Amino acid sequence: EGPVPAEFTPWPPGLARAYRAAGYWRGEPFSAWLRALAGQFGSRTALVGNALGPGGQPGAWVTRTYAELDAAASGYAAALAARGLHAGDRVILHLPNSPDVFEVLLGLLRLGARPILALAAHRAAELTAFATQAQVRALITGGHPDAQRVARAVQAAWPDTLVLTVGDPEASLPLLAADAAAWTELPARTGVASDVALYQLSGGSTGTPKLIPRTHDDYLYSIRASGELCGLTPDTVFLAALPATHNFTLTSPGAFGTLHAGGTVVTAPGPAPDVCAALIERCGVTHVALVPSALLLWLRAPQFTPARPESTLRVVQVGGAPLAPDVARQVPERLGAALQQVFGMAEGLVNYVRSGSSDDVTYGTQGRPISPHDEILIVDDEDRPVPDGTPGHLLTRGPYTIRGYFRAPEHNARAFTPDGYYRTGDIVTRRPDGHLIVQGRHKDQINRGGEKIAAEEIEHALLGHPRVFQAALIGLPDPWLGERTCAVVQPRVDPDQHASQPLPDARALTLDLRRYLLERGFAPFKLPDRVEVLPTLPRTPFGKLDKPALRARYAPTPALSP
Ligand code: J2J
Repeated sequence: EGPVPAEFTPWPPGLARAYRAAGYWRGEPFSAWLRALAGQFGSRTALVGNALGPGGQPGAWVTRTYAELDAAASGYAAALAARGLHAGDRVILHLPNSPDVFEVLLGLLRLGARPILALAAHRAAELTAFATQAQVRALITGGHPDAQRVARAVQAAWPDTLVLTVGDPEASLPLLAADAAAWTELPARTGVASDVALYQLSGGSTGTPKLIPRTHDDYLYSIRASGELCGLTPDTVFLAALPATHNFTLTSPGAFGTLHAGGTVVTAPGPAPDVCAALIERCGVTHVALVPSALLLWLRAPQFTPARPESTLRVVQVGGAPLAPDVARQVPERLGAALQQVFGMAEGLVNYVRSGSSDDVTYGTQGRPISPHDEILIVDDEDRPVPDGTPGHLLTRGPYTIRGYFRAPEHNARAFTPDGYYRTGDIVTRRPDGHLIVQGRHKDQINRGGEKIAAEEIEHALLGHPRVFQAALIGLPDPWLGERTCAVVQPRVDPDQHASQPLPDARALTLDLRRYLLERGFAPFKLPDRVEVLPTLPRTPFGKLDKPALRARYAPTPALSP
């Protein structure tokens, strides 16, 4: 066994100095940030929504001031310390949208423990991969029976996992915020700003999901700068409708950007238009972040269309997946709010269309980077820069883009250039004014309504099924989701019989494979929407699966539109 691979790849010292000198990195950890916000906005409302209740059901409707949020974070830090957790411990956070998510997250950050920000949709397969890879000390989850089952499965695979349950005093190990006075903050207990604060999750393209180490310094810079360029103020009321800990919802500028401005974060259980319309009216929501597939539902919902002149909604941010310009243009009239396109990634780089941009920029581009220090390269297959307007691979580095994934040296060698640029896997063009337009994708990933699926992860899992000899997961165009998944399977032939054996029925195999993946503990959004069977899968001259040929074979023609 060699040395343990690096948990975190630092920026080169010269650049780190430059980022500090420019005021991007301030040496302030999240705990101090929250304390300062409580000092500045103490009695204003920070959080509103249904708390997490017993059994994982929605609990009481709660309102938390900044002072109360600060106290809750201390109370959770004390409770976590009392359970034996320390600064530096890695902990999976697996909670449905609720004010509790932010209280517990800020409690973990106050303790200096390092949360892994799982999605509520994740199941045992994903959480077990995080737990073993990161050797976690604990998993924080809700009381829903499914979540509890998932937690037991993670614990069985990684016995060091302490399962702590939020919102359910009857759980075997409930996590209840202690009295804030039980917490005494010492720098040694909360960590240093240049250290890792938390782990975001990569959309990924490989068999095992990758963890993204974000430091206090770099993450807080992206949050502050996002909030400022989006013009958030204490009057901002942000609706967290997408998964609360996703990088977009949390930081672009999202819930944390709203807190930084002294605004109010309202939590919704999900982006369903009826529930969100009621919350917008009840709480005076001004901003919301949506993926294009959710936007399509909003644009057709009777609750929103025609737009009500008295609505408080002012800005609808859309990102996470390609947005068609003709859909984009419908936002102002149908929703009575401005559209802001956001093109970001959990690894770092975030692009925004600035307010007041021309119509062709607003509806036809995905914006430009946050920072003057974001470096953008658009290159051909040999890493040579291409001219503006020519599609190429997007590479980037800067003050909040990671230099390496957690303990993944081989993958890092491919995912980053020797100069430290992150290979985003996106194909973009750049306009002479610097705005980027996403043209496509080079990575072997499927973007199913903003939810990212690494093809290899599912292909590997399918190989374990007795009827599967080879499998290819491809994305096919879908009018609502953008893409849906199709698993093309070369069946295993029983060696005792001859090749004339009939191919299995694709419809029966669909149910079978979906059930198989569900039992193996994969998030439901990763189950193939469709299964096709071929006697042999097409290969390129190099022997790689020929996915373009498979997509051409199964893609519907002509393209449908919703
Ligand atoms: C096309 N593709 C997009 C867009 C992301 C803000 C917003 C989104 C994310 C996110 C995020 C896109 N048009 N507007 O973290 O802070 C695709 C690209 C990109 C990948 C990143 C944020 N916006 N994408 O979606 O880590 O392929 O982050 O590389 O989940 O989503 O996915 P993720």
